Amino acid sequence: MPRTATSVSYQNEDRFVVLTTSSHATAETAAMRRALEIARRGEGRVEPNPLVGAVVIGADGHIIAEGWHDHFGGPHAEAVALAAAGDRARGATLVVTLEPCCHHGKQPPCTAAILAAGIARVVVAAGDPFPAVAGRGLAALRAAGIDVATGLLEPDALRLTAPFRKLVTTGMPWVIAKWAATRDGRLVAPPGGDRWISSAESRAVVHALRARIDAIAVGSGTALADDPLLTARPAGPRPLLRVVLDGRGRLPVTSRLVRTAREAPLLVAVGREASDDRVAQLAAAGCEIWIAPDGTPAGRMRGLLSELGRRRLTNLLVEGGPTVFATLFAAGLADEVWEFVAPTAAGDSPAPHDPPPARPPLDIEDVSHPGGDTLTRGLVRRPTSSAGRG
Ligand code: AOF
Ligand code: ZN
Repeated sequence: MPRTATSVSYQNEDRFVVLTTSSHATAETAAMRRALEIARRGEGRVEPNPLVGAVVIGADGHIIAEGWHDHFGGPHAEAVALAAAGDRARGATLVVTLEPCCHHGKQPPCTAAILAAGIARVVVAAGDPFPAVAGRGLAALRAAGIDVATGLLEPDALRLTAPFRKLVTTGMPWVIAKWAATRDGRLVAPPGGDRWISSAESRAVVHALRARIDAIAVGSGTALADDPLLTARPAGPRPLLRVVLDGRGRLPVTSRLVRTAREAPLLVAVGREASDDRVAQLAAAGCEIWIAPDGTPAGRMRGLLSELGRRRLTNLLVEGGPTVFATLFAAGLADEVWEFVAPTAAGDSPAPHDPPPARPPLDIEDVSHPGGDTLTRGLVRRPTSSAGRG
């Protein structure tokens, strides 16, 4: 097999294989790893667009330029990398984490920029499910005579863009369930301590997560028990929609959530069983009211997720409590879990102690120890298909 750049192929029908171990393939893999890494820099700013990274490499495999999609409405990764490469892009290889777009959105098509720059070869990790692209970007490049390979580090690229893919394909946001429990399995603060279960470091981790997501939800039980603010501190680059699942409309107007409703948006998801008076009070206090359709808890949850998806909210963090988690997990509506377990025990604390949720089976991605807690992060395992989840 010739060892020229164009002999390297990653796709063989629907199976992805590396057909050569040439140094160019190694360079392309290294460039794709770099592209996946820099793509993350747009996290919290590009949504509902995908995270995308691009690297231009020369014939000898060295990196000429790189770029990433930095913020919603801003230039695409390929355009940034090609602009940085300038004339050096002629005859070079573009390594990109997502199929280049071929449509006019807020930005011109990347396929046109690639052709104009004189790129000879494009290596793509994963296709773009967005209906205006969906294979047409690759087809346009091939039709123009560009050497195109796909599937390099595809699982990593699918994981990188999993929230975008879920929103595009199902109309629902990516759902992250997060809770903190004591060593002896209670969702309760340790006796005599401050009111927190997890360490200050863990709480900082949660605030960093809140700062990059689009919406955060709790049940009314948690809202009543904890009187939380549900803001990111420090705040992220975009407004965070706070959501309370409050079927009966129990949220007091004196709660911190309602008192801050004019500064930070608050959506109260009520059922038809909530009284007109209560709904009117909450609305007058500045809350947005969303009335769930009648149905099972799972059906209502699906309705809420579809409503958030309709607003193009890409990532939803659910912070409790047990009833909400049970509904999410039973209906298979959670995608990712962040479980903090503190080294402390609740013991015989007289405080009310809910049990933590029965954790669904996870594909564990990462275990860390912020401030001595154990944080387990993983993807909720899907019994049917793992397609699109990496
Ligand atoms: C790329 N490279 O870096 C990104 C792409 O409105 P626009 O013009 O920003 O287009 C958004 C769509 O383009 C988005 O839904 C996705 O399909 C694709 N995003 N494509 O070639 C990029 N961010
Ligand atoms: Zn593009």
